[in-house]
Amino acid sequence: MHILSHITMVTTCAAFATAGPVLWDGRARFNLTGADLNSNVGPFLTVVKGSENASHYSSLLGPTLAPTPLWAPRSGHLEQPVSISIDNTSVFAPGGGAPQLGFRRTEFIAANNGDHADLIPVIEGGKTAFHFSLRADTKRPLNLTHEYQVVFIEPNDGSHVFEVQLGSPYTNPTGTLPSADAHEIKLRDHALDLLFAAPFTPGAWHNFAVQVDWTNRTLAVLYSADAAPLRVVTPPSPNLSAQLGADGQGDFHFGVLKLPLVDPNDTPTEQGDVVHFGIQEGTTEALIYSGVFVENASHSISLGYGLTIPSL
Ligand SMILES: *[C@@H]1O[C@H](CO)[C@@H](O)[C@H](O)[C@H]1NC(C)=O
Ligand SMILES: *[C@@H]1O[C@H](CO)[C@@H](O)[C@H](O)[C@H]1NC(C)=O
Ligand SMILES: *[C@@H]1O[C@H](CO)[C@@H](O)[C@H](O)[C@H]1NC(C)=O
Ligand SMILES: *[C@@H]1O[C@H](CO)[C@@H](O)[C@H](O)[C@H]1NC(C)=O
Ligand SMILES: *[C@@H]1O[C@H](CO)[C@@H](O)[C@H](O)[C@H]1NC(C)=O
Ligand SMILES: *[C@@H]1O[C@H](CO)[C@@H](O)[C@H](O)[C@H]1NC(C)=O
Ligand SMILES: CC(=O)N[C@H]1CO[C@H](CO)[C@@H](O)[C@@H]1O
Repeated sequence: MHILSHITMVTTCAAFATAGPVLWDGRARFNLTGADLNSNVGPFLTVVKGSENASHYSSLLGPTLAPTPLWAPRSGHLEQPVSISIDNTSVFAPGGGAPQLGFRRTEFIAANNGDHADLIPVIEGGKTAFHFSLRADTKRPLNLTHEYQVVFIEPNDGSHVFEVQLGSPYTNPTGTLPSADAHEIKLRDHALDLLFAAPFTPGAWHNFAVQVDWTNRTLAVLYSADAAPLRVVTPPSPNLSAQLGADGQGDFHFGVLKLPLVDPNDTPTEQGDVVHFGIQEGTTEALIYSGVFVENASHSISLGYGLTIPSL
């Protein structure tokens, strides 16, 4: 009841606040090319991938698919959606270290012409809102008996300030698959508690904004399906297991990270090492993204179509 009246109140204010400045814009312009993706020119660092070039694992879709309508000006679209895929070659070896054979992953990291480190303090202080829209690639679907982590901010300790998860949460030993919530898109906090879930319907854009209050360590979630403007679905909630300051900051990732299933033929120690061991089918699978950007939310949050609400 309290939450509902809060939502009604903020919706009523929608017309009166102005949008906060965009601190980093990952909405792919039409001049962005596959060669730019391969050489980290533009807004994405594309190093988290397998052995092939970035353009093997990602496609700029041009006018073949309209991006989320939320940010399209009346004069037409300025951005093209991007598909991000994995296949059996998508084994990432961080810094030339041990290949992560348990995972298959391709992720884009927010950056300015390859520089991600200097961007982190810009997009991760005060209150900032992480906007992203994603949809299924119906020709290359995910396998929802697996867990996928598809959007997250990762500090150096490998934790996630928040994360978007699809599929069946990984467990050791393996539980009943697919899990009851396998077909839901789930937003989890740093402690991996569920903050919000919605059906991951194919053929629709799933639009999110996550407000991170970096000082008070809270998360708030806004969501809409397809052409509806964003609305608040989770009011600011404590996220106190996240660390304060630089230790709590990290790269903003989006893409496809597929966890394995536990392999019954592995030793117990190997079964406990999700990064390097487990079952992967090696299938080609993808998600499509648009509307990815970070906004200064110290005063307001954009809902789409030029609408804003005061920050939460
Ligand atoms: C694409 O165009 C935008 C806007 O005109 C410009 O800021 C950007 O540098 C261009 N990007 C590339 C990769 O050429
Ligand atoms: C990546 O692209 C470059 C330039 O097009 C090409 O020379 C190289 O062979 C490619 N690498 C792979 C692994 O395909
Ligand atoms: C998939 O990749 C793994 C690790 O490189 C390899 O062991 C396996 O044979 C590959 N599977 C297929 C079907 O290519
Ligand atoms: C966000 O906006 C606030 C209020 O205008 C300002 O004080 C702050 O410096 C801005 N943050 C960034 C990173 O620009
Ligand atoms: C999905 O993963 C399960 C578990 O490994 C496997 O049995 C199934 O064949 C996979 N489905 C597809 C379409 O690859
Ligand atoms: C957030 O933290 C600031 C400073 O620590 C405090 O003044 C403010 O009341 C807090 N806001 C909320 C909503 O908790
Ligand atoms: C919603 C919520 O309160 N999530 C977690 C935020 O962090 C604290 C501290 O670790 C957890 O106890 C909460 O469950």
